[in-house]
Amino acid sequence: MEDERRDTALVLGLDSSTQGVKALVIRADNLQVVGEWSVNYDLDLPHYATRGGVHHFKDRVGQMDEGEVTAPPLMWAEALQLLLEKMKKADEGTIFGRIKAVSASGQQHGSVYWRKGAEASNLAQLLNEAQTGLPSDLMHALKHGQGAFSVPNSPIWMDSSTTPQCRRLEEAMGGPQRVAEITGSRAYERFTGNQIARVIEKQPQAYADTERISLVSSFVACLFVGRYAPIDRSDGSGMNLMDIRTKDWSAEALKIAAGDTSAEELADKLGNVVPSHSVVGKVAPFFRARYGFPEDCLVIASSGDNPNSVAGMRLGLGDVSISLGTSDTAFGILSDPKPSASEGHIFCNPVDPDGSMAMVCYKNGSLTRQHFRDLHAGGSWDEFNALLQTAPIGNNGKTGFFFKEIEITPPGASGFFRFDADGKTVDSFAPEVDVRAVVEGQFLSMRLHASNIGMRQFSSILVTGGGSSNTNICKVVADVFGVPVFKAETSNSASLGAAYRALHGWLCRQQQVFVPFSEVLSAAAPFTKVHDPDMAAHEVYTAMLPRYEALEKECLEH
Ligand code: XUL
Repeated sequence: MEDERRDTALVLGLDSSTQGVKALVIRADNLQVVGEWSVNYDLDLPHYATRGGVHHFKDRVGQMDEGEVTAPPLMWAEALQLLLEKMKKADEGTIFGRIKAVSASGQQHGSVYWRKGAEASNLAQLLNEAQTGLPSDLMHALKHGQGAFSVPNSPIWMDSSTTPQCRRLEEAMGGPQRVAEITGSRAYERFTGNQIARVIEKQPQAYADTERISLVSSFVACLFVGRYAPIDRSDGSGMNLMDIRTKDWSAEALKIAAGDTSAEELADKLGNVVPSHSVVGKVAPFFRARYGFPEDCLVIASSGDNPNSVAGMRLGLGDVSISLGTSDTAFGILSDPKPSASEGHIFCNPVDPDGSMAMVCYKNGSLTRQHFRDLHAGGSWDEFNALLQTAPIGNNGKTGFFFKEIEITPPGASGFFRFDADGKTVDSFAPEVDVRAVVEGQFLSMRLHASNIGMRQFSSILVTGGGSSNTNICKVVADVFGVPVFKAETSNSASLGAAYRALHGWLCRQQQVFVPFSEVLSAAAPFTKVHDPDMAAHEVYTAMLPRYEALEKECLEH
């Protein structure tokens, strides 16, 4: 933490994520982090009785439908207030008054349903300094009258209850590939448009009582400005409702999602979609009075956690990053994205109004690596690494596919498959062969599927997430992709990205022109290189790819 000058401007990035909310403050002049704070829903707000920040159908049999996963937006608001209180305690009058801009990141795909009149009777309380006096806290404002929400529990990205709505969208639009070409992704259960379509069908009265629908990200912006704030294009791309080419709602997708209701009405409830660097307002008087935000503090459009991570990892055109977490994710910034029904998502770029980002997600990331660590290495990463090094590069042609959980990429793959050098299935491998097969397989898959949606030519890879501290795994990444691997210092890339974007939006407004994001980042410290590729090993992997692809198809046929 670096804040020796108490007169420099600051910006605030928030991250309203699945398990909690985080804040990160950086200096506008040199991008150094001044402070980070967090609140965990399960631990800090136990009265909502969440597990991992959510209400899961498996924990509430008889109360929730199969596949439903929700969280109360009231909890997100209460957590935000608690977070700001924590910051205030630590602040000692030195931080809030210098914050020039705020932006937020939100878990992608979740939706918030504002009741008719919520803007005038609930959000407006955060503005009404003169008339009614400001509310004692955010909760008071949101609970006022009939309460701000027509649907008290918001469906979130873990919800998988919308398969009928997904199939309807794909059938009505002419198949999954066409849905992908228009909206950036085939129909996915967690995508917001399919969730909204289900609310329309299952809770018609609540939908009729809804004035506005926000994403989790734009919900946070609504609180900060004290009125409805628009959805940004980047998070809007994760809804199966926006046309990623026109960067506006797709009339066709809206009509299908609206079902028997009016598509125009749905468009009204969604509001306009805006470029991610847009100023959506000034911080409401409630936050100024209670925490000391300055009067000219701007609120920049919020966005999803994945787009914000792309900003936080400072990815430019042609850059690729890999996050090795519970799930593994590859991100890239592309000039020629290739939306695909078989893999990945194309979103609008959060820092370049004309650009795109691509993302490939895997469910079988670190949990699968850990499974083999526990099975063959007694739970020790050192032992796992030793086994990894024992087997040769390319594993003498032995290849494994380990879908412990039903996979997102390739969609629906499930089970364990091991093939010997002749392509015959076998029941088991020696421990070192298993370990090499799991690590090599994960990155061969990433190379294959990332390339299918356009991530083809890049000069380096930035790794983040828990798995990135394992240099043996980073070496396999470098060799499979044939480029040097660098590592980011922070694991909070979403809140850091929100802070960078707050700064970006603030500078664009100050200079009255679009400032390239690279200029905003010019003071950022360079990333650390962790591995150069071994090009001989890279050739082995390149030769393995066609066979890997054919074997993957075989696994999907089972
Ligand atoms: C992305 C996705 C998750 C959430 C997690 O499509 O569903 O990464 O964004 O917050």
